[in-house]
Amino acid sequence: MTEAITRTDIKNFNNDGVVILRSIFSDWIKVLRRGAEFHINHPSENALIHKQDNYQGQLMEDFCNWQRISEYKDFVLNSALGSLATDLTESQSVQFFHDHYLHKEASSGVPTPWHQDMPYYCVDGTQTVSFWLPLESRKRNVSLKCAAGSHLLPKEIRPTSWSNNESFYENTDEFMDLPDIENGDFEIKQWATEPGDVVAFNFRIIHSANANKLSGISRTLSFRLLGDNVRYRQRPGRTSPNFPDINQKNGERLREDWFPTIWRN
Ligand SMILES: O=C(O)CCC(=O)C(=O)O
Repeated sequence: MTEAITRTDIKNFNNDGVVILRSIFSDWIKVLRRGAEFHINHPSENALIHKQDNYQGQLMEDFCNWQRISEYKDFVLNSALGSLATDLTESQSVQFFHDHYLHKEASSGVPTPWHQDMPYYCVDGTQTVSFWLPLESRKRNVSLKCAAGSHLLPKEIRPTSWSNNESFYENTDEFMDLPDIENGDFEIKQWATEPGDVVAFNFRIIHSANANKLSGISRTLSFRLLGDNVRYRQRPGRTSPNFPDINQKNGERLREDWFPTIWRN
């Protein structure tokens, strides 16, 4: 086990579906900021822009850039990301799934709605982890919000398109509606963070974030990893991110040439 992770972290991650790890990537912040600066000037064709009336700033999000942005690639392959993910998911090894960049300009007014990531993905399994890594100091009220224990709900939450709230897939019987997260049934985990801190959460945790209405920029990278029992799952439509040429069958381990094993114990 990496020294940076304790048995209590693993227990909390299993029970709550989320845990904060302090100062764990401090040495990588300069590198990742350099990557993010390149990224905002060279977004990929997957990039999406969200804008809210009455706010001057916008939110740009983009996916799957780690192979073309050398700073991200360096981080994925050479940081403690893989070993931490292996420990937290209690796996023998982990595959890298994808990266997600969220660039919220000052006064952008676009919140991230409550949602679960898993239903948007072409995978299934319990040993999953995302590392949410803010590049600036974040006050608690503009930090990630996670509904503790929501990763253990019996069904996945029906995914919707963030732009128009329509159902993401045509056949949605297998999903449940989003519960009322703020009615007191769930403990909301939310922490003020400094650059280098990371919030690690299961793909099935229900989470959200308030809009950045502040005068400063807010940049976050999320890195997603797959543990031992994660397998390909065919969804009833396009996923997000989408891998149209993946050419895999239900139950297969994800292809190594696209999703390499980055750590093995
Ligand atoms: O930072 C945010 O606004 C949301 C991040 C998020 O949804 C994620 O990393 O899965």
